Amino acid sequence: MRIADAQVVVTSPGRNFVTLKLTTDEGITGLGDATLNGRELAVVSYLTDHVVPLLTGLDPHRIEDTWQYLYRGAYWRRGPVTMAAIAAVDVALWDIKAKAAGLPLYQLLGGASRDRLATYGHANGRDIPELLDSVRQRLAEGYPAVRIQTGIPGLKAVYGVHTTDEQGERVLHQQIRPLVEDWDTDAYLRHTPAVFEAVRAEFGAGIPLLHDAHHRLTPIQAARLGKDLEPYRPFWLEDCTPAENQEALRLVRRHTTTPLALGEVFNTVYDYQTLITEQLIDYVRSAVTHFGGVTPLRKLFDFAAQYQIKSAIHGPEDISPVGMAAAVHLGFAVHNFGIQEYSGHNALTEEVFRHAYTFTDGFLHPGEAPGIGVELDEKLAAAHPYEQTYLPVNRLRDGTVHDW
Ligand code: GCO
Ligand code: MG
Repeated sequence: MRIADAQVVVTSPGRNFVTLKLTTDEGITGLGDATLNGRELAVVSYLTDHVVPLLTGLDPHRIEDTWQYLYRGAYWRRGPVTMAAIAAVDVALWDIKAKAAGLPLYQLLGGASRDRLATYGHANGRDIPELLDSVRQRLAEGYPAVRIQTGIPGLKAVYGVHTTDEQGERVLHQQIRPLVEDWDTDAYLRHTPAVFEAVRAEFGAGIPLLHDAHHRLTPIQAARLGKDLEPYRPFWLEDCTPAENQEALRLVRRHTTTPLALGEVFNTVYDYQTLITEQLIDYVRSAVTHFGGVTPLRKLFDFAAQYQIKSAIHGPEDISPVGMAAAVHLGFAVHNFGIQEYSGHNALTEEVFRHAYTFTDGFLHPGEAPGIGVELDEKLAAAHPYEQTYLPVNRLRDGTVHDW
């Protein structure tokens, strides 16, 4: 079998998604997600200009070899654009191999290690009462764990909380210029323990609660927050410091027993070396889509398993159902699965990408369709073309740019 055709499909059924579709000379197709939120077209160019011309004629069964060929062959290693492009090829090849075998992908990864995958959903509110309603809703939907984010008194817009316009309509992240949010670390550090206290008082001690600090704290601020949250026993504190500096987590770890999750902006195992070998985190957060695919993420999970660190694959709405399907199959197969982030996609996206994975009462299952189990409706995709978009940026009260 040989790869006969490779196409890059860009669609925006509510937000942009980039998908690689490979077709073999035997007519088997494979899909891979290459979506890099806010920088989508860079990956499209990387794929169409530099990768697609190399693919035709290759044996699709040689997944490891193709991965190494694209990674080492580029000479310029790592980086989100490169690794998203390689991820799309890798997942499309796994899709083809599993379809050729007539098996769902998880079977090729060692088979099921569990019956279903526990997820966490996002709850948010501009203030605490609104957050409590949102938590109630997630619990009613069956989510076994909930991430809690709120607005901060005095700040008009912060990460994780839907922004609404004067008519009360949700303002989406899609903007022709980045939306400017504002930030005040002191206000955040004062407010967040009170948020946990309110949620625990309302819903009790039993519900796993997560929180995302979105890279905004210094190590000592993160240590303080971790310590202040300890009485409320968070399931994890996510991305407490900017991810580039692995050593920062030594300081955080020294001061708190709050479990730490990190890595959604990482794209190779090297970003994790210190974090894993020194046991500075508890969950690895990388997405299949941004980490070079199933092949390297599986290796990362096996490495992390030696240190009792678990998986928590990044699963925001900007990972397409193709990337989500790959995540569900991988999570189903590895022993050290931790939890899967899952918010689902809008109805139109679910039509563009029909998928075999199911979400029932807060738990995911990959389904039994051969491959990753996703079908792309290319006509519908074409009817919703790319839209220029940016993620927001953050500024402090004095106007200084801060980590978003
Ligand atoms: C998460 C993430 C996302 C990112 C988004 C950027 O924990 O799910 O922090 O919300 O901000 O994926 O594109
Ligand atoms: Mg996050």
